[in-house]
Amino acid sequence: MESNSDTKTEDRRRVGLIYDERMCRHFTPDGEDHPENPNRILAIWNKLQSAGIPQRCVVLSAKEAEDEYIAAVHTKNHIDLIKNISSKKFDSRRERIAAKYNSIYFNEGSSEAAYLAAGSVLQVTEKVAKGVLDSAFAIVRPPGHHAEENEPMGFCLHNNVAVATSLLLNKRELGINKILIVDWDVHHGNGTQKMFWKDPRVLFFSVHRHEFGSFYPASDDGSHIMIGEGPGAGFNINVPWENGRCGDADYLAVWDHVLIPIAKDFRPDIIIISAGFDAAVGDPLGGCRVTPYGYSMMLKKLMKFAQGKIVMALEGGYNLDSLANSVLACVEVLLEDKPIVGTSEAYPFESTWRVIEAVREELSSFWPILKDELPSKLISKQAPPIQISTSDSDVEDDDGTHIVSSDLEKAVQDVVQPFSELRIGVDSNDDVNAICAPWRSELSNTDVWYATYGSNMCKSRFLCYIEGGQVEGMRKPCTGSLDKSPPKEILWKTFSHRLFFGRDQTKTWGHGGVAFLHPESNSQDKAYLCLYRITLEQFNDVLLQEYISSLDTSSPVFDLTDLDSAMKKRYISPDVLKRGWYHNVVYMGNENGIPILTMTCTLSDVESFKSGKFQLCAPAKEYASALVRGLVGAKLLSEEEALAYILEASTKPL
Ligand code: X5A
Ligand code: ZN
Repeated sequence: MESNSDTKTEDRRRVGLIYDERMCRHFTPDGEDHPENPNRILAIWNKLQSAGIPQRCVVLSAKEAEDEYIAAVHTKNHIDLIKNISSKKFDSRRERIAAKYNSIYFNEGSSEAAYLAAGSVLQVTEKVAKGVLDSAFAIVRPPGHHAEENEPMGFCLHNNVAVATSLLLNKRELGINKILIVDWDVHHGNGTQKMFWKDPRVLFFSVHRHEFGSFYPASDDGSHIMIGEGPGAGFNINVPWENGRCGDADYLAVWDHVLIPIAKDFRPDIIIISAGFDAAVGDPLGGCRVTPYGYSMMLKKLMKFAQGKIVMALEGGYNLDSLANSVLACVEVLLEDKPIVGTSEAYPFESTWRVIEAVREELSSFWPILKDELPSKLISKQAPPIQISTSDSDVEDDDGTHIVSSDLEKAVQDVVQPFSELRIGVDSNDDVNAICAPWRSELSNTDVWYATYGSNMCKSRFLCYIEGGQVEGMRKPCTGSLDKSPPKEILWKTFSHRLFFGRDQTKTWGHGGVAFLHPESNSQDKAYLCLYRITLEQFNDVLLQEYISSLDTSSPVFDLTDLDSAMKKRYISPDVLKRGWYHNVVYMGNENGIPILTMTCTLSDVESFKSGKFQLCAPAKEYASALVRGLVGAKLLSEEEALAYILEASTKPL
């Protein structure tokens, strides 16, 4: 086996980079300052150069797009306009024509720049689709996502991303059937949305400031109820912010609870990112606070899909430093040879959770994974409302509120507080799951005994929650825990607690009661429990599968703080379990210094059994025989003894 540095280079990801100075020749004709100016891509290119990035990438030279590709999304009129607008014969009319459009300027360099921008995105997209490149970043301007079929707007001339998307759809030999467009520019991608409105092959996702239709481009098109039409229904997803100041926590919450679950289901063949960086902290137009670290994480989470085939096309982004730093962070993620470092310990806004819930609701009939309700423990993690004050030195925040400059800085810091989901400093080799849910690594270092007295006494049944699978008496297959290593030890132990059977019926077992353990001990009682030594991380995955039926593992159900208070107070009832019967996690002491935990009903439920409000109820035959199998199999009891044990638990009053 040979292994030298040459073969290493071969293994590296091939990341395409495209930049062309000719795209700097598009600027305002009157010399007016404009946020969308040549310095944007210059700043990016300079930043990448000083970080030594181009040497590590495949640098391509830009070519103008051919009209046939542009014609797939733009009208003949539009093509003629953009093609000719920079020519001499328009010199006298150019500015008057631009004035007819919304937020558009033209000069002598506009036409060429627009053709190069579209051509650049086209070129890298085709190369990524073919696998010649793993991924690519097109540093282009003018941007594209506001440009509609027959109308330039919002600094956009050609809709670069839409042109490239159409190429993929039309060149069938590329084998691309499903395309995910992620538009994270702070503005709604109205142009792109319209172009694939009825097309189920293109899943268009846009997260943007909307403010109920008042933020640019100020229309209802960016509303979350705009989900596409006909065969494309469900394939257009808008996440409309209700306010500015959204940051990493807000964006990552949308990733974890909207975009990523849908992407898992959609399974794109390629992802194109309409990569505007005007939601970046310090952007003069966006008023949001995404950090380079936030952008890296958003990108990293997407790289798990489509074998990492990702094309990034620059859209907005008007703070030169934030812009350049954010692009650099993204290219480093594409190159995958440097750990993502940084933290962003903030909570999402209350409005963010509301928007996420509304979007999930709107789309849940198309993407069943969204039907699960978000755990209340999760959405209770919220940023404190921002302090707003009025004084002479106020600066106008662009959402109309007045915030003192120093308050603004303080507000940024105020929302920075411990947030376990976002406490990240992992290296890029780690599984994205670990990155998405940093609680896992923390809880994987603590062992607990999961004490069972019901059907989980059958090892094969319990193992389904760890290893995945389905045994008799399970309604559906289990996914298993993320960490599938088997219990480190299994042991049986008797406890002076009362076993009893209650409830008339359950979904799993049909008519008949299920086992509960009295949370308090009593020296006259004796119950047989099977203890599995697993990690606290696995314990959470078991709870999620067994009692919550949720796949949402972005936050733990039962963390170290919960363990601590269970050990102090004997039992605790985690919020997310509140609706179920088994909502009481009981600390049963320890075995070799490792805490023993079991799940049962609460003391007040026991009171209801005592008062006669709830009735004891013998288990169904199938369920009883599962319990007998467990007890006899462990050689604890004979079959008769096991049956007598169950009979007493079913009939003897509490
Ligand atoms: C691409 C982009 C913003 C247009 C704002 C017009 N356009 N006020 O970010
Ligand atoms: Zn924008």
